[in-house]
Amino acid sequence: MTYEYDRENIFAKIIRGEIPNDTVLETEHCLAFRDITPQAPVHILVIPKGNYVNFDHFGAAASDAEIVDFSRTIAKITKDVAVDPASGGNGYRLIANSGRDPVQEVAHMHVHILAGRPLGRMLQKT
Ligand code: DGP
Repeated sequence: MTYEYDRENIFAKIIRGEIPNDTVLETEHCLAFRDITPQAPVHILVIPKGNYVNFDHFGAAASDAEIVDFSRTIAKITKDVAVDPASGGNGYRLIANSGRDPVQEVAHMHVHILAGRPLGRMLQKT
């Protein structure tokens, strides 16, 4: 299985500092920043700094340290923005669009954290 990673994708440029971003948290292996077109009061993107196309690429090829850091980063952000249910928050949704059917626009692995309003059921019927 091969993954073609485009080093000129917009998130690669953000990681290299060529495009500004509204950073929420940076760790050794991850960057989290606010989505440019927010769909909810809280809309944060979490990306690994490594060159991974999507979630299945990341899960298969990333190191244990990268994967742990990614999960811990999401958990920390949900606490920092006070949406985690354990702290009395109203909860959040994670979305990882990967490939065509879910319409992945940016071919660099990312997870959306959405929160701050009722988000409805998981999918709309079409
Ligand atoms: P997806 O469909 O899962 O690939 O979503 C990509 C998201 O990336 C989309 O919600 C808009 C966001 N986005 C695209 N370009 C930029 C950018 O230059 N800066 C930021 N902060 N977000 C961006």
